[in-house]
Amino acid sequence: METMDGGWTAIQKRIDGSLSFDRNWTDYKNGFGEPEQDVWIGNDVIHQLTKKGNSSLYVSITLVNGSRLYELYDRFSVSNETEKYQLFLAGPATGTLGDSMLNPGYSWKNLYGMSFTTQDRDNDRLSGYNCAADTLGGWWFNECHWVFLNGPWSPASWWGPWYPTVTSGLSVRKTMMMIKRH
Ligand SMILES: [Ca+2]
Repeated sequence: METMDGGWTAIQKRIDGSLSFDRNWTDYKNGFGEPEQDVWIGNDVIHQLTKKGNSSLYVSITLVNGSRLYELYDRFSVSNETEKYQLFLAGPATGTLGDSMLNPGYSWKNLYGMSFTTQDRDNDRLSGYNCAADTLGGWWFNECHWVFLNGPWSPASWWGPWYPTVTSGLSVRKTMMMIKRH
């Protein structure tokens, strides 16, 4: 990994948008893509990597203008499939993206404690509506999101990769999520 003092594992990476992230529950469970290209490592693997001890989450977004923004969360873990891969995060959060996952300003956008939702498995907090089916990618949706890194690369339809710092997929060249035990 290219960042900080090593020891990081990439759980999500998108380097050119060639791989669709509009996938079903089984794909997100088992993972898809290639390690050195676009990849989702898999929710089961993320759970295994984070279930013991404390892990940090590092998110990086490279913009089309070449600048790279990041945010580091001190604690990150994902529960198991039975628990719908529920997301747990804690600060302090530091970086240039700003904290849009924990304290986006509205509780209905906070991603803490959210379950994973895919096009075929609706675990979000909007009844009668599947956030993943509408936004075209799996994620830990609330009602629905201010942070969403698995959106459609077709830029016009990818709203809010990291609102309000990165409001549109039009601005995004690369994304990465990495974790590390500490
Ligand atoms: Ca729903």
